[in-house]
This record gives sequence, C-alpha cells and structure tokens, in this order.
Amino acid sequence: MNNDYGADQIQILEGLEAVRKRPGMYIGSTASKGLHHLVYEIVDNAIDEALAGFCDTIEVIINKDNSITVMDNGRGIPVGINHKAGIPAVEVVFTILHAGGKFGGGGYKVSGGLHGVGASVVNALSEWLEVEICVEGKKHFQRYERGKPVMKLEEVGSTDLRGTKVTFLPDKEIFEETEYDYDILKQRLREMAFLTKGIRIILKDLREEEIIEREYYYEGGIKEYVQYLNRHKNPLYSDIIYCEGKKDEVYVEVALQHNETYVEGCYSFVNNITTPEGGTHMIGFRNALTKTFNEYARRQKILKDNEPNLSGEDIREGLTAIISIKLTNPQFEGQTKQKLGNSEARGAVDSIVSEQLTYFLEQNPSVAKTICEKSVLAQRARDAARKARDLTRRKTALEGSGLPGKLADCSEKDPTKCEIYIVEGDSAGGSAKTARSRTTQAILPLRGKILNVEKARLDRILGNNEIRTMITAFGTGISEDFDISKLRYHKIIIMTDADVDGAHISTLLLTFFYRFMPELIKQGHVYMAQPPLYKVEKGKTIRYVYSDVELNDLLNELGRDGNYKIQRYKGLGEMDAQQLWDTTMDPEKRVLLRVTMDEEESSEIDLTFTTLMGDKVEPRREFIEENARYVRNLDV
Ligand code: 28G
Repeated sequence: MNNDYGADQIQILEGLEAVRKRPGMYIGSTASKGLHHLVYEIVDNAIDEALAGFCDTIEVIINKDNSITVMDNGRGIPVGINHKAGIPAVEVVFTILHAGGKFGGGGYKVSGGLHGVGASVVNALSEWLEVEICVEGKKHFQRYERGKPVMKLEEVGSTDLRGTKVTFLPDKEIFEETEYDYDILKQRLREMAFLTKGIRIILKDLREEEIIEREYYYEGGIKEYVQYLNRHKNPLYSDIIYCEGKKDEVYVEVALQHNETYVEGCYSFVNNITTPEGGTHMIGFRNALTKTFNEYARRQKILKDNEPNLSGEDIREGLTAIISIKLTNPQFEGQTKQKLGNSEARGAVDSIVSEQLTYFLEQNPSVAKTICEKSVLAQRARDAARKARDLTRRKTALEGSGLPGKLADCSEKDPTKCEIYIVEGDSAGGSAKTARSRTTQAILPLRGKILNVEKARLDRILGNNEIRTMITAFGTGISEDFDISKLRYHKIIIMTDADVDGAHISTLLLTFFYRFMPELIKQGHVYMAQPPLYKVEKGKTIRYVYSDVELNDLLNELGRDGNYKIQRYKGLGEMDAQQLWDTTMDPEKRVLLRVTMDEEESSEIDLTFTTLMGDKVEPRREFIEENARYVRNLDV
C-alpha cells in the first residue's frame, strides 16, 4: 500500500474530493444519465485511440454486479513515470483532473462536449476502479478506491496482447441509481460505431442467465447511418451522397439521401457528440445545399429565369442527413450549450459540401434531376399550404370565437385550470361530454383515424378536418405560427380505446404534436388517459383494473373461488358516463401518463411516459414499468 502522499498527491486528492462533493458539475447528474455517462467517458478515450489510428476494437461489458469493463486493443496507456508528476502516466490519467487534451498523432480529443471530463472523474465517482495495461509483452495493474490508488502500479505477468482494460463500479454513495440499462448503452454505442467508421464495438451483458452479446461495426460509417435511418422508408435514389474533407483543421463528413416522405431528418455531431440545436456546422451545410442545388437547377434550366429560387426547406423535404465534424477546440453556445459556435466550422462544411456535391450532381444527372423535381413539388405544395393557412386565419377572424362545433368547451377561462380530452369516436365522445366536469374539462371527439402526418405534406395536413379542428381548439396555431402563450388548455389529454386501433390513433396524434407543435410535448402539456382494462365485481364491490399484472394480483387477493364477475373493456364505448368519470376522468382518481421527450436521442424519437396518479390511488408500480418508454421511433 502506498500511503505516504507528497505535496503533489495531496493536491490530486483535493481535486478528486471536489468531484465527489459536486458530481453534478462534472457529469451533469447523479441519476441514470450521469451513471451512463461514466461509460461514455471511458469509451471516448478508447475511441480517441482508434481515431489516432492505433485501435480497431472496443469491448464493453456489463458485469453481474453492474460494474462495467471497457477494453481496447490500442497502444495501452503509457506506464512510464511522468516526470512532472513523479508517478506513472497512467496514474496521472486516472487521478489528475482534466488530464488529457489532445493526444496521439493527429487524433482529436473527442470528449470535448458538455462534460468532457475524462477518466479521473469516473475514477473519483467509482467505489473502485481497476486498470490493466498490456504493453511490450508485460501486463500492468493498478486499483483505486473512490479515486485514490490503493497500490502502486504493478507488473503482474506477461502477455502477447496490447491494449487497455478498465473496470469500475459506480459508487452507491454518489449515484441515486446504479443499475445499467442495456438499451441506453446499446443506443449510444451503436451511434458511436456509426460515427467512427471501421471501429468494432462489442457490447456484452452478463447479468442475466442468457448472456447478450452484440457487435456494431459499420465499414461505411455515417453512410450506413443514413441507410439505417432510411431503412423503413423508400429512398428516392439508391446512392448515398457522401462528402469528406478537412479544411482549417476541421475534419468534415456528410452523408445524405432523400426518401419519399416529407420529413426532414438532419442530425449533426461535433466530436461524436450530438448537437440538437445545430450551430455553425449546420448553417454551413444548409448554405451549401441550397446554393449548390439552385445553381445546378439554373444551369440545367430546371428553374427558368423568371422562377424564384428553391428554398432550403424545399430541398430538405424528405432529406435524411448526418453532418459529423471533428475539431480540436469546440465552443458550445446557447442556453443548453449544445449549439456549435466555431466560425471556421461554417466555412469548412460549406466549402467541402459545395465542391463535392456539385461534382456529384454533375456525375449523377438522374439523381440530381430526381432531387430537383421533388424540391419543385415541395415548393408548389408550400405555396398551396400558405394559401390554405391564410384562409384558416381569415376564417377565425371573421367567425368570432371560431371554435369548432364539435368541441364541448369548458366554462373556465384560465388555461392553467383547463383540460381538453381528445376522444376517439362519437359515442365515447358522447359519454365523455356527459361525464365531464363542465367548468374545467372540454371534450373534442375525433371521428375515425386521423391523417398520418408522416405521409402527407403540410397543405394536405391543413386540409384534414380533424386536424384543423384540433388546431383551432388549442388556439396556438401551428409550425412557424405556433404560439404557446395562446394555448387554451394546459392539459391536452388523449383518450383512446385500450386496443391496437386506440394505440394507433394515439401514435398518430403524438406524431402530429411532435412534428408541428413540439413545444406542447417539451413543456409537458400532453397526456394519455388510462382507461381500465377490466371491471371485477364481487358482491357489491366493484374494482377497476388497469393491467394484466394488476388483474392477477387482484384475483389472488379476492381468492380464486370464482365468486366474481370479470368484464373486459374492449373500448371506451362500453362504459357509461358514470363509469368513465370514475375510472378515467375524475382528477381525484384517474391515472394520467405525461408524455415527454428526450432531446438528446435526436435520431430515435423517444417519447417517455411519467405516471401521474390521482390523489386516492396508491401507485401501481408494474403499470409504470410496463408503459415507460413504449413509443420508440414514431415512424410507423
Ligand atoms: C479501455 C478503456 C479506455 C487509451 C491510450 C493510449 C495512449 C494514451 C490512452 O496516452 C496521453 C500521452 C503520453 C502523457 C499515447 C499510448 C501515446 C503513446 C498512448 C483507453 C499523456 C495518454 N502510447 N489508450 N492514452 N499521454 N485507451 N481506453 O483509455 O504522455 S487512453
């Protein structure tokens, strides 16, 4: 054991103590997000080694005790004494705050994002951490506890291998939660594999009897990412357009392909970190795209001299793209520090994309023509949509309140106290109108299925009655006109049957909100009602049951003597108004799921649900678990 600390070591310990005192400052949170962040920090270091050209395989293992092992086949963290610190370089890496920065021949320190803090922070926040380094035929080992070395770096044997292996157990004193979520790790590691072409990332989960092992390897990198994002759509052409280059020390990679939908899906990354708010790299990309296509369309006389330019939006209709850049000193701006500010990134992306895209279009005239034609159609549709919207605007101005006839509005005028139930079908709508509390609850029945907005352009969407009715009822307007301060109800509650059709309608509605009124979801105004699945009657007592697990529990509780009646509700229409109120609408008793979205997982829309219980119902845990994370990737 090494207990004789010198002055330098004391400073080190103070640094790690600061991390343990205020972990949130270093990893953002001590909840699930922070817990998973520890893994990314360590994997980032291995990715850096890969970007430097010395490693091609990274393995991540979730061990039985929820400790994590990360292995790479790189050069191995140096084990020689670092002369400034007087300790082995590897110990510097794991004990000194902010050790790191750019290293290796031409590599980029990837962990430059929001919390790029490195291995020492992971070490400080781990109950224990062990590192094993294989280099020049020797295996070296060191162990730390809560950031402090409990032994000197030791040679522990010989080996033919090369590389670094790190195992750590997140500290239960620090983290609210210490159980790793396989899906969260899978998602991020797959993303890292897409963003680093040629790297092989293996993920193993040893916790269950049945061991899970997956491998992520994409030879084409972001080209394959675009292909993956378009996998459920029809591409307009088979090529994936790819640009790559380096300018002013900014390495730029862009891949793109149009599909038949009308939705834009452009995702940008800086040093492998997603930038949902875009920034200079995104501006450079959009500029280049708009300019290049307009120039091409003019040259080819697809656009006549008297016709206006295609707008960027027109060209990006149905476009899936990944913009990935790497640079040494990323500056992040904006409220959430997710928007790239470096001005050199704008010029670099603009010039690389302009030059290579121009060349591609000249070489592939049929692809170029297909994209231009789609953009021209988009331009016309946008004109039509503008006219349709002008029309709805004028209408509401003329007709006073302008509220749709089908809406049974509430009498309260304070939006914070008002709720609107969007109900599937006229008959259920009728019961809901009878059942509701008229002061605060409005009812809007929708007839039949609403339009799938993923498959329609704005002009058709605005032509759809059900959708226009909803927009008018909410009062907010839509897209660029959207104004949340005009929202007339602070709770928008989707109430559909608990069957496949009901789930489909909910999904269509959520898709609509997500695309045209995302603020409604971001600000937590959207909810799902939870009608019961069963009614169980025994003698005079009636119990409503919301899941199969719960039914099973109840039947056990009542004793399985058969002296009861079970009714399965197939739809809202089978309940009378009183039952609907008691089970689903009474704010004192109902269960609501609040819909939220995780903005960081931008390419896979992930809506999650938080259960809000009425005052008189005890929490139903399994119910929450069954419903959490149930809509992934709204593309249906
Ligand atoms: C398995 C888990 C995560 C790593 C390396 C390789 C080097 C390195 C790492 O250097 C910076 C450079 C020398 C002090 C660099 C090896 C140059 C030559 C490396 C990892 C500062 C650290 N030989 N592999 N760090 N040093 N893998 N995987 O962390 O001067 S970190």
